[in-house]
Amino acid sequence: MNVPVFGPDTGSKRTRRADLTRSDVVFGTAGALAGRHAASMSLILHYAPDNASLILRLALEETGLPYRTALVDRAARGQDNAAFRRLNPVGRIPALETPAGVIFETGACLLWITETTRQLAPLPGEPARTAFLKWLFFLANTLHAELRMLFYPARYAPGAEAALTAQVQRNLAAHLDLLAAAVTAEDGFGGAETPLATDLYLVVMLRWMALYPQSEHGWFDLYRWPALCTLVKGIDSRPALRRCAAAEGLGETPLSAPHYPHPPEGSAT
Ligand SMILES: N[C@@H](CCC(=O)N[C@@H](CS)C(=O)NCC(=O)O)C(=O)O
Repeated sequence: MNVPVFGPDTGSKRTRRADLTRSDVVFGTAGALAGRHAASMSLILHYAPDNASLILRLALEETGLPYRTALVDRAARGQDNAAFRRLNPVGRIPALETPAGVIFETGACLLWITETTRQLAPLPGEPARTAFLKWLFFLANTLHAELRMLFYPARYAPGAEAALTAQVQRNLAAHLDLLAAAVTAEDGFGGAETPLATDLYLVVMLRWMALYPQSEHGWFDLYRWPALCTLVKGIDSRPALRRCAAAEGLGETPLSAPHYPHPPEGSAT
């Protein structure tokens, strides 16, 4: 089982068998679909530790869909490699290879996983579907997009990074007020016992807010939002999250008391 590792652009995919023993594993049996279609399902998650691919890894682990991983070597800007850009022309992590083709954009990949497994989301036609969709798109289009401005301010406001950062921090705090209310009301969120894809997306972004960028995370105090605290503590103890933490070196409490990762391969930035 050879899986490409995208590193410096050599013009061709290279393979490193040594990586396979660590991360390229077929996981899980929990999914409703696992028994029927798992053998024919060939998914490859192109990932870097503690990147947006972690959200998909968590969803895949929760559903039991079998998958392999392929490291994108961020230290060598593997996301800019021509071979990776053939999968995701935007040059951002993640990309998910599926039997139906390659998907990029975390929200799109999550929707595909929920549709394929009929897990982690209310089904089309169910009353709770609308709330799920609106918050899923809010997470992808607003929270995640604005969080990127904190991570890469020079790309969004060159010369005005400090002002952008201050404004985005205020925006994010206001978004978290809304999200805490939605989590409390289980409006589009399922909670730690029966999480939806929205819960998984949100908790990983909360982890990042506590850690990144390393120079600018002091604004964030999870304890300001007790409902979000409860959610991350609950998801921290889920077996799927424990498996993700082991695979990406995220430590014992990746969500409720996060530390910088010590991944067995690759790097977060
Ligand atoms: N909108 C994209 C954002 C993904 C994203 O921001 N990925 C980051 C890693 S967490 C990335 O690739 N950063 C490298 C870069 O932007 O150059 C998605 O939802 O998948």
